[in-house]
Amino acid sequence: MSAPRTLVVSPTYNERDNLAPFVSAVLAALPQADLLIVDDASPDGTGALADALALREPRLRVLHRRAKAGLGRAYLAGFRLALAAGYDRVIQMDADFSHDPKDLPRLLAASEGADLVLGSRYSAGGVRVLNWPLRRLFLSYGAGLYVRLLTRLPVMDPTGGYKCFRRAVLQAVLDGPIAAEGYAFQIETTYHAWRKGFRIVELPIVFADRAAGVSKMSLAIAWEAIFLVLRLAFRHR
Ligand SMILES: Nc1nc2c(ncn2[C@@H]2O[C@H](COP(=O)(O)OP(=O)(O)O)[C@@H](O)[C@H]2O)c(=O)[nH]1
Ligand SMILES: [Mg+2]
Repeated sequence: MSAPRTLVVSPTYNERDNLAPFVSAVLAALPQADLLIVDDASPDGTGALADALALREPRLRVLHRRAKAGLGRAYLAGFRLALAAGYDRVIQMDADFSHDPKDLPRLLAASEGADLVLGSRYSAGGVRVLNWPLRRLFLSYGAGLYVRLLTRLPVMDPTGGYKCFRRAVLQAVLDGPIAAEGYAFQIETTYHAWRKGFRIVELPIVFADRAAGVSKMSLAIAWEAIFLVLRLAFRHR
């Protein structure tokens, strides 16, 4: 059997200083895969830089969106492109080196035995987050606890953003409505995959704070996640 056609999808908003090393690292880590950058018209010129890199790198594709519309919407556009282009595996990851490109082969290999592989920062064995302020770590861990308690989703790190979808599960998830515009998207996609009976495994990863630039996390994004989880929890009572 031939190797699965794989697309790595990474949304960017003002990731200029991370972009070139990120693209090189991803393409080197998975020599058989392509990379799609989904840029929301970053004011710092990330999109133009991506176009310049793509001129020299045929495995790099760039999707430009008109304005910043949230990580969830950017992923949705990227995932639709991935399915339309016929990829068998779709990996999602942040473009700021919080997700180590060196973990890509492990993530992809694990998708041989699962429909959805989640890179997981938390497990019974401990917490694997480097250089995050303590309040950010509490927020993330607490969010995971909140999701597990309310929805019963049996996942230790439901808010993580380093995942590998097999084509069939991605198709099934995108068939339903996706409400989240922001980071709640991570919870929503995994939740729907689980409800539809797909097999999910968590793979331990080390998450590091971003290499350069600033976080786009905001209060509005956190509120959206809080309400989304409530909606998911009560819809199925
Ligand atoms: N295209 C797009 N990318 C985004 C948006 N918000 C965040 N990102 C990207 O999503 C990834 C995760 O965002 P980040 O700010 O690092 O979140 P944090 O790691 O939770 O602090 C990064 O690659 C960001 O550039 C958005 O509205 N549109
Ligand atoms: Mg980040």
